[in-house]
Amino acid sequence: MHHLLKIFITILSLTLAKAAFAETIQIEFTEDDSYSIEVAHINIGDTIKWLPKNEGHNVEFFAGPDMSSLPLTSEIDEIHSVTFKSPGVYLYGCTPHADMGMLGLIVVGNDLHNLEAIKSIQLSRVSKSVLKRFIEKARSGAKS
Ligand SMILES: [Cu+2]
Repeated sequence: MHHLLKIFITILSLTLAKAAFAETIQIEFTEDDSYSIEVAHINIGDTIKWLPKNEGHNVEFFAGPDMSSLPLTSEIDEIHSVTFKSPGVYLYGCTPHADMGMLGLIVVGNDLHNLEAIKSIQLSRVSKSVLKRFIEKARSGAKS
């Protein structure tokens, strides 16, 4: 077999294998104004799907590894899906309830390089203490 063809087939099968292993993680809006997974540890290429199990919530991104292209904000009570391709930490919250601490953290590819930038995001006092707890969780790698 030609060398180049061999390399091409190897790359192709690696790509397909990676795609096959990409996961979709579901996060629900809970009845006590929070997300069912507070700190999600996912792999690059995984998708998070937020399910409006309770009314009046959405998903708005406040920070990520690339501040110039954060994922889109969802409508209230809508299913929302985001596929994460850049490693790093993402902070999001519910537009009407973020100040009350309805936040979520996503760690993509076990990469905490932008954690300091996440910490400097302007938040209410309540949210700040929630974020502090999440960051400790993220650091310890706890999967919850
Ligand atoms: Cu909410």
